Amino acid sequence: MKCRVCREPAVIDIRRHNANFCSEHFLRLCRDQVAKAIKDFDMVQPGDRLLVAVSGGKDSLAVWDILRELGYEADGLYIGLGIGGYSDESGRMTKAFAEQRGWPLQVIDLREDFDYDVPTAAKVTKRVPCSACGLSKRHLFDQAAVDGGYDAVVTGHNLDDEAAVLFGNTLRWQTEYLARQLPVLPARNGFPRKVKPLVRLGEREMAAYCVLRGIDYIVEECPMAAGNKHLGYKDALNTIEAQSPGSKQAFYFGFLDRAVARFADGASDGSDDSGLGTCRSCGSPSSGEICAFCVLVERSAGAQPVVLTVKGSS
Ligand code: Q46
Ligand code: ZN
Ligand code: ZN
Repeated sequence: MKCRVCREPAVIDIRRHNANFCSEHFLRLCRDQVAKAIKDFDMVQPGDRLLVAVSGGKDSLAVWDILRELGYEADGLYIGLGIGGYSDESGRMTKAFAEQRGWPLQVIDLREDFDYDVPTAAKVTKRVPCSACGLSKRHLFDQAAVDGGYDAVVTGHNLDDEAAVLFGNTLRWQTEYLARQLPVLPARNGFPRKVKPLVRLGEREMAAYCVLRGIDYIVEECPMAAGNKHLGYKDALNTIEAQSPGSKQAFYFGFLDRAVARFADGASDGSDDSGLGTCRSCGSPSSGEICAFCVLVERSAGAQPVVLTVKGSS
């Protein structure tokens, strides 16, 4: 197995590109793919300040590393979700990563700063954990970006993630979600721009990137994700990909090229928030007097904490 570029021994094969790469040329490929995604989708302008949502997993640490390698001004924000041992470990890894490099990392801890955690909020508000978690993360990342004067929030969603979300949305023809499934969402009505520069790279490539760059990341998955639909969609797509390499890329980028505009033009895309006011409690854009995040905090703060009994809770 030889590198496509230099013919030296290869360390990874990428079946959808029908090519093998040595370490140096694989790392370059990852940077090139991020640069291409940024350019193709006009994600970032020169001089933009970026806030990277870091979780301690391979994707978010890798995207932070790649953006810095490409010369962007990118700082990190980590949110301690209070999901037992999983959160302890991911927080430790994220802080170590930032410290070793001397990169600015802002840390918010739900328990310390807002007196709740994801498992407790889920129980109290009768939401599934990922819903309470997603609402908290979206709000806090948006607010930190606006308060810190950042131009965009960066997340580490990769091709496998986006193809799986698209698969789920397509299965149920959730047109309002399909309309918004672009790797860049412009700033609007007080919300910052959101960008996903890893959409041209897969999960396996991100793991390889971290190993080759010596990035220590949390391998364990969030224990709350076990059994969720998203993982099932990923498995299904992996089965298809194994038989027909390139299917995920064709599915996702074919959608962006040929279909997404139809959903945006036609049906309401669910993003009409032009009539938004501001939350009386936190000042964020909100359709109600109090935003959904503040309602969640109000109901969860101070409630008897839920003790996790699942793996990762120790
Ligand atoms: S961290 Fe939060 Fe994820 Fe865990 S509770 Fe669900 S949303 S699975 S990316
Ligand atoms: Zn090479
Ligand atoms: Zn609020």
